[in-house]
Amino acid sequence: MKSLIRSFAAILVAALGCLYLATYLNTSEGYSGSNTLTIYNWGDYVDPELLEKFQKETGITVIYQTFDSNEAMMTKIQQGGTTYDVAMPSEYAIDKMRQENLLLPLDQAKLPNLKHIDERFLDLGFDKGNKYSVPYFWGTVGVVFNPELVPEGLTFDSWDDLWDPRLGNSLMLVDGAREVIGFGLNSLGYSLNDTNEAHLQETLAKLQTLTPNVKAIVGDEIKMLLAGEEAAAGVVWSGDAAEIMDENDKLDYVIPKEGSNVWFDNMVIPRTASNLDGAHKFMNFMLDPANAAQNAEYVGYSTPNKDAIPLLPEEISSDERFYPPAQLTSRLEVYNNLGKRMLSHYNELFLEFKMHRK
Ligand code: N2P
Repeated sequence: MKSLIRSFAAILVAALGCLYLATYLNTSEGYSGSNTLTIYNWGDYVDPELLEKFQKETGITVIYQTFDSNEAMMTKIQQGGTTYDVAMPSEYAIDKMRQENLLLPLDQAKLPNLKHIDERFLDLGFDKGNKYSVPYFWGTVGVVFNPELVPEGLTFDSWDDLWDPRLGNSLMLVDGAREVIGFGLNSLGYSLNDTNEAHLQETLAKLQTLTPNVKAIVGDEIKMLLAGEEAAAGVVWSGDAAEIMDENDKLDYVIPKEGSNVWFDNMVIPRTASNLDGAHKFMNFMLDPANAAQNAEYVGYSTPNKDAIPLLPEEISSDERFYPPAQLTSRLEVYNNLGKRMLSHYNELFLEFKMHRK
């Protein structure tokens, strides 16, 4: 009996040991610790020199990973596994993540540089009081085009210009479900937050008639391809247009008259974070006007930092195509969080459009 008790005790100790180890390993998987910070950002969306500067200033080692859509980013964060400390979702994704309890509240006392952000970008509907997010970049969706390569008379003042039969195999589209379904809806006079099934099916059918004009649906390479004159025009995010036009000044950027999207990408702390202090330090560092200006100049996107604007070259800050005044953006729509099911439906429609291209 004694030996039985002894072996039972030994088994119990071993089992508890395993359990402890498993728990320990589990929590330590992807652990950032106080001396590393894991950042999850869109591709081509930070000046790498700033990451180095942050490391030097704080002694914190940065682990940097990228994503190419809000949907991919949310899935990864939901799965857990990697302890991302800072991420840069767009507004509708922030709203969704907040509702799904995937974000940690910010300690604004640790973000004194928030005072440099233009009020126009604070306290917005997706995050009242900026409890969970602080502005990083913002912009619009529009058409970048090469007047030398597009047929006479096409100005893309209307989304319908994309459907011009003379543009066969000449368009590139950003690889984004909300963007493509969004301009499809706008071209029909609907809101880019429309959830009416008949309108969505009408939009898919109309987008399918665009297929002969679409040369490619691409991610960050779209900049290189359009600047290299591989296509006549593209539907892109404004900051990508700015980068393209910096490379090739023949191109121009317009927002079609039927309407389009104005978006906001903010920094958040995902619930998986383990270096909260480092995350706040990084956010505050990026909110510093000199750093924000350097970042904006490097990536080409528009900064919401009002004290960074005077530090930018005049030709950037005075360009209303990329720093449109509030009265222009107020006629554009912000993506709403349409809820899990409708967002998946938008993705399915986009996939359907992509799959049935030749
Ligand atoms: C940068 C992508 C910007 C995303 N490559 C716009 N929300």
